[in-house]
Amino acid sequence: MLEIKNYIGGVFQAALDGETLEDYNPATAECIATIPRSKVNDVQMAVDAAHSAQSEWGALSMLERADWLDRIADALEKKHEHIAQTESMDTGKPISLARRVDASRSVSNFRFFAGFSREQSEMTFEMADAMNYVHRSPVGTVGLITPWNLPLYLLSWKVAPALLMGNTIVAKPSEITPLTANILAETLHELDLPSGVFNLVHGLGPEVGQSILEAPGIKGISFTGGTATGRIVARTAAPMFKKLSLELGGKNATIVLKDADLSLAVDGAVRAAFTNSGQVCLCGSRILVDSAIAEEFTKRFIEKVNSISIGNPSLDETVMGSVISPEHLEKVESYIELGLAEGGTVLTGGTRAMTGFTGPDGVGAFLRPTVVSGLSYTSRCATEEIFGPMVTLHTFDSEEEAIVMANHSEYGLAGSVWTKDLERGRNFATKIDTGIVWVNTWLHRDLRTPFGGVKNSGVGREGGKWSMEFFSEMTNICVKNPDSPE
Ligand code: TXE
Repeated sequence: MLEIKNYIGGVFQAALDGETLEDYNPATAECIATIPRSKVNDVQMAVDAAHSAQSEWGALSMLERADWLDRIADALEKKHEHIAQTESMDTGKPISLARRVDASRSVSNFRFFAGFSREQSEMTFEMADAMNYVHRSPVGTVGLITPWNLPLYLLSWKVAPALLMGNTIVAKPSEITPLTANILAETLHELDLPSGVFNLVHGLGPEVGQSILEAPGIKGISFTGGTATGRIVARTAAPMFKKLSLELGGKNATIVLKDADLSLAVDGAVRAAFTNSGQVCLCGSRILVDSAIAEEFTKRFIEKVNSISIGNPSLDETVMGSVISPEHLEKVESYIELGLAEGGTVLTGGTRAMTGFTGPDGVGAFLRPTVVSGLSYTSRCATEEIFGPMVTLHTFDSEEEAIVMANHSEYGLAGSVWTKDLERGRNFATKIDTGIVWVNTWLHRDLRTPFGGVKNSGVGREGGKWSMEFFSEMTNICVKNPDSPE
């Protein structure tokens, strides 16, 4: 049993009041760790430590901090397998996915921002009689709050640019997936990152998370998580004029046009639907297919879904593991029941996967990938974020109808369009109200591009220069040419 501590001012320590929470492996139902149940005093200690470190860290050049990011990437790379094994154990995701996505991307997030920053030059604007220089300085101490679906992937996505731009950090991972954040803290400690630059406080969202939002010494919040919590974040932090970046939920459409390459579209739609058991904000949880090809597509889609191997996440051959918790399993099952109540038909799945892989308290939180057809695109199952291994299948008779269906959502994060005609796909994508659209692919990521959504999927963009801008303040310095007349 791991006893995880907070990491504050370069010291691993329990919560001041000694309270702890338990952390479970959702595939086996085993308790694998305890974490501090931190409160406001722990947060204040972290903020004080960050403030003490701020001036020295902020005084480094961006290039010196970029070198730090490379050192962190190198150190995490040496722990790639340890990160993957730990992430798989903490989330129930297959070890193959934890290796390929979570551990690898956590390393590349640091490597990317180090390299990207070296390609940037100072922004200037020349006038006839003056030159404007845009100077960037740190925001100061920032709060980074992250969810349980891609724990270190999403934490490192924020930590890297925050450090690069000279900020100090108070980070809070999800209380149900704390372990790889701890590996990051251990790694930064081993590298002798100056004490107080990075602080990690564990605990419940409404307690320690809320305290981070309310801490006057925290000048910016970068949050990834559910839309409901995003509202709390905004309501709390906005009146304090903190900088805010909100990456929230999604209900993304996979749109298969009549001329799509069917095998490409089927493979892409299955990946988009069930990667990480559908627990990725970018997942394609609504599949819209031209009625002319719907029968053939559905047949091949169901065959592909039925070939997904569900099982023990620690086995290399496992493609789908458990969902994040028994509670989340029940939430997804409630949507399967709702789908039937709304007149839908379960084409495959809908039941718990008795994988034969059981923990001490019985079968882990395994649910078969589930496809429901026959629902209106306005039904609750087709409009509410389920965030699990359940998708709905719909048909359309025209591109115009497909666009209306795709945009009938409170969310606007991502989507994918499948067609052989690339110009048509690109033009179609401009009509989809989301922050990201893939054409004939899914989750294909260039980290320089803007990442984020509209409507209930959040506010702001992260990635490349957008992250650098979020994690810095600009001062425009206008210098008059001495020899030019006033
Ligand atoms: O998010 P939460 P969770 C969606 C998806 C999922 C839902 C809940 O719908 O079912 O969010 O997932 C902290 N003040 N996505 O539980 O609850 C909390 O402790 C400050 C989409 O992960 O929003 C955790 O660290 N912090 C998302 C973080 O917020 C608070 C990926 C996220 O928790 C808080 C994951 C508070 N009052 C889930 N309450 C995406 N867009 O990728 C909670 N937290």
